[in-house]
Amino acid sequence: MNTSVKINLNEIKPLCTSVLRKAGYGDAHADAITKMLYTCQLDDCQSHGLFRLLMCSQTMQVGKIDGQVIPSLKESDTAILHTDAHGGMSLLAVDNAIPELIEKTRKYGIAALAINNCYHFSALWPEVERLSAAGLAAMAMVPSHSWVAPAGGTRGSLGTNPLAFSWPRKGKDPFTFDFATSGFARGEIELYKRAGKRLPEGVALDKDGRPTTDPQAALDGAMLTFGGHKGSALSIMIELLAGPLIDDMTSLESMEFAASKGGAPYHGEIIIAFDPNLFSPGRVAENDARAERLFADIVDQGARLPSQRRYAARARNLARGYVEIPQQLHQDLLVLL
Ligand code: NDP
Ligand code: PYC
Repeated sequence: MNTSVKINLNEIKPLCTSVLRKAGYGDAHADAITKMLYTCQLDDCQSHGLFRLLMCSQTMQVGKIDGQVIPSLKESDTAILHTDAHGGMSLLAVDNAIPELIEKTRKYGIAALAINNCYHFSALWPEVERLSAAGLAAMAMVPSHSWVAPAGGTRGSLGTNPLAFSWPRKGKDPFTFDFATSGFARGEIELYKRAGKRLPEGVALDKDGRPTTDPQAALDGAMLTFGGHKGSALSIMIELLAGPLIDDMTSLESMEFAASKGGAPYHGEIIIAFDPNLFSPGRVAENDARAERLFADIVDQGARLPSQRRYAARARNLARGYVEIPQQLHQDLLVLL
């Protein structure tokens, strides 16, 4: 039975914080993770909302993550910032570094933040939207674990490697997309399994390299990239930019590091921000109008912009004062308490 339960908006944060503290996260990490989970759940991002409390808790049980450590942002006189998460969850490191990234981007026109040595479980859109809220365009990328076969291959070499992008729009929600470069995020396959549903064709191979629609066989086998060789190439780019470029692990290395113990993957993340004021000096208003013309042309023909479902979900959940999650997930979270 896929019944759901209602959670009042004012109950979400206390639930998250209690589960995280009980798992062993200190206040600073628990607060940063809670903020991310609330933001995602409010927008009905089911695979990376409250569901991810299970992964956060399991990551602590594996015993390697540091739930107390304070990240350190290194001094830099260039447009490249490095923050070291020192084996903690990524989110506190990002929170602490974003103001400096905004300042650097306004100074140089383009700046990048490398987050190193972090555990990572989360959606990327809230991070790029913090930059677009400051009037910047931004993209973010992370590897994960080598669950995904390259186009033409049969075994995992690549991560699910999400790519997020956000573009600021005056007086409107930003243009944002955020997707795994695998056909399905792994979290989505896990949700299909929990709901007893078959996957669509073309998402995964079983452990013998044959196409499968069985979620468990997909989790045991290899996931596929979206868009064949094109998604595969994008995924390799993300491995390179969010791995070797920033002196951190690829998904293959992260998978080895995890030694089949489970939990959130350990690796790095890259966030790149662009300041329209320096890229098109004096002509930002005209260029914004040109971007708006493009968005209008897309919407006018009945197509939707990415994130429109999210913005609609947010408005609905805020108006009714609650979100809905599967009853089984709610029970599993209560067990963690
Ligand atoms: P989805 O496939 O659900 O959505 C991808 C994007 O496409 C969203 O921006 C979505 O907007 C948009 N979109 C969906 N359908 C349409 C449509 N018909 N027309 C226009 N736009 C559309 O995302 P994934 O399942 O691939 O990823 C989900 C989350 O998982 C992401 O937030 C990602 O960051 C996270 N993730 C994290 C990983 C990690 O290692 N930390 C690894 C992999 C994924 P909308 O939301 O409005 O539907
Ligand atoms: O859904 O693919 C995923 C994922 C990996 C790590 C966190 N989420």
